[in-house]
Amino acid sequence: MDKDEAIKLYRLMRLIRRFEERARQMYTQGKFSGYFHTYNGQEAVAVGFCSVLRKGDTAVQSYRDHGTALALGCTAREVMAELYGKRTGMCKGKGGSMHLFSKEHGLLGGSGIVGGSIPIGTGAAFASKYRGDGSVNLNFFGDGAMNIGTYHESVNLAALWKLPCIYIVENNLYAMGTSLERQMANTDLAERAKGDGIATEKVDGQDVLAVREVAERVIGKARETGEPHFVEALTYRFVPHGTADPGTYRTKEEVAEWQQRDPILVFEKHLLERGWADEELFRVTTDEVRREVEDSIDFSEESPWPDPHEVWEDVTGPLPSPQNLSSEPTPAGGGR
Ligand SMILES: Cc1ncc(C[n+]2csc(CCOP(=O)(O)OP(=O)(O)O)c2C)c(N)n1
Ligand SMILES: [Mg+2]
Repeated sequence: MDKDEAIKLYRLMRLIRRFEERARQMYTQGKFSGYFHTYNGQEAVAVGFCSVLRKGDTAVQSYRDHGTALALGCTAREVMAELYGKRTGMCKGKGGSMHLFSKEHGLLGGSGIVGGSIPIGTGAAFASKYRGDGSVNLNFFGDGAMNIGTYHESVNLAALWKLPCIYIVENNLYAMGTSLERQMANTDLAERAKGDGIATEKVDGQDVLAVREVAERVIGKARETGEPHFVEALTYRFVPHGTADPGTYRTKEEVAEWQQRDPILVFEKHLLERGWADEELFRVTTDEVRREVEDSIDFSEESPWPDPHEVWEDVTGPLPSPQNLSSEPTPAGGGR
């Protein structure tokens, strides 16, 4: 990776952090509703992996999906407007925080169902193999999702059928308030995955350069051999699970210790050491992303609501009569 690319990744990580901080504030001010989870602390994982993708590749993520959408190239405006449930959102306001989707950027969806996106990404990898075009799927999910049946079914088939899927568990040590030790007997996630006959790796998810190095290697291999890989990225969320989480299951000391390894600070240190950036560049970048996020908020507030009749567009299945629809649209979201 050269200097320009490194600075691009730095800017993206700063953008995600700022976006999440401001989106959280907007949510708590009641600007939009539904359930809401942010990616603060985990930025290096999505940014490191998505930076290696090319046109035709795909990705899936859980409900913690805003960072992935931005890392894939979706704009702050279209993501923020989607959180607001507005017509200008990337899913025309019908997806909300947990169900971001972009055909253009290969995002095949966030999912409110833990483990729900894993078979979808596996299916996309099956399509890649069928077409034989060398494309891959990045399949992001949390440690808690490794205890869900769909994870096991998907990885087993990907290993058996040799599907170009990169399974990335973002091990942030907790599934809501449940620590790894309280949810699984074997807490070595890469070791667990080996049992399904898939190649595995572990990476420091707080270090974007380490993530990028592993991503280049495993994605390159998957394109070449068509085979799946499993990567355990050790990371930490700096914020509560969602907005209804009092955070009593972890100590302030633990959070503070992880904040010492803030992926943005870790990357700044690398950039300074390599002579690729200075404090001035950090300041200018922070200002730029601040403006970009404010612009996305203004844009979302000014954007129109979807027309109630649009609810029947872009969906399949038998359509009830639109006559009885209320003219007051409800903001996107819902569920946990
Ligand atoms: C099938 C299912 N079961 C339970 C829930 C409730 N739930 C929402 S998030 C979550 C924890 C998942 O943790 P993890 O996979 O580690 O992801 P993280 O939130 O840490 O990113 C649970 C149990 C759900 N949404 N779907
Ligand atoms: Mg987790």
